[in-house]
Amino acid sequence: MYQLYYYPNNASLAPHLLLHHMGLEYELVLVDKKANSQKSPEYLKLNPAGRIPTLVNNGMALFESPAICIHLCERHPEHGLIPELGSQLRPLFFQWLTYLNNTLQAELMVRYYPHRHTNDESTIPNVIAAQDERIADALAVIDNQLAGNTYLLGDNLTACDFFLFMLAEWSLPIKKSPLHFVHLAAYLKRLSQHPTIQSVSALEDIDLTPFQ
Ligand SMILES: N[C@@H](CCC(=O)N[C@@H](CS)C(=O)NCC(=O)O)C(=O)O
Repeated sequence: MYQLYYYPNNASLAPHLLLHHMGLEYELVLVDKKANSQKSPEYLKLNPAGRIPTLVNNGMALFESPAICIHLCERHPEHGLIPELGSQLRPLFFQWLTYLNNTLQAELMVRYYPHRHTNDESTIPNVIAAQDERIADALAVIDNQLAGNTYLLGDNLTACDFFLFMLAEWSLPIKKSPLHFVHLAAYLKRLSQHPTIQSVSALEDIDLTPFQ
């Protein structure tokens, strides 16, 4: 039995999609972000970074959303959400997951928490405007990859697609949203009809209508 410490539509969404998609037994434990519970002494024992998500299983606590995704894919390889060891697609899986987490997600964090990235409040609109451009640049790279590909890695759905869906949803409010990109918009429309995305979005109260 897995326990996923989560908050709706946060970085816990990708692991939640995987747990659901693989039909694993799991319990969702809400971390009350509004009450800053991710910084409580009890939660910090599980996740010293004080961030959401954390996955707990067999007494082991694991944090960092992509690490949790990789762990679930490797522990349950029968679902084919990560290319097999030796496959030429496997390094590309790590490339794209890292790009998503380390570039797109990192830029989104600055965009949504601009006050953490300036000591002059009057410059916050400038931080947001600059980030909108950097996010659009990252989305353009992804859009290019999706030209002629059904999924990020080609013909097969992988954990990268669930991770991308999470970040694309977060990117909807930016100036040049994912829906401005032809291939990305078509891909997101398809993904939004996937039963896993439909079920988990309903559970986390995520509105899928913008994608349809
Ligand atoms: N690199 C971490 C980032 C996690 C993260 O930033 N989570 C946000 C929610 S989406 C959070 O916990 N924010 C609360 C805080 O910064 O105090 C991951 O990918 O798991």
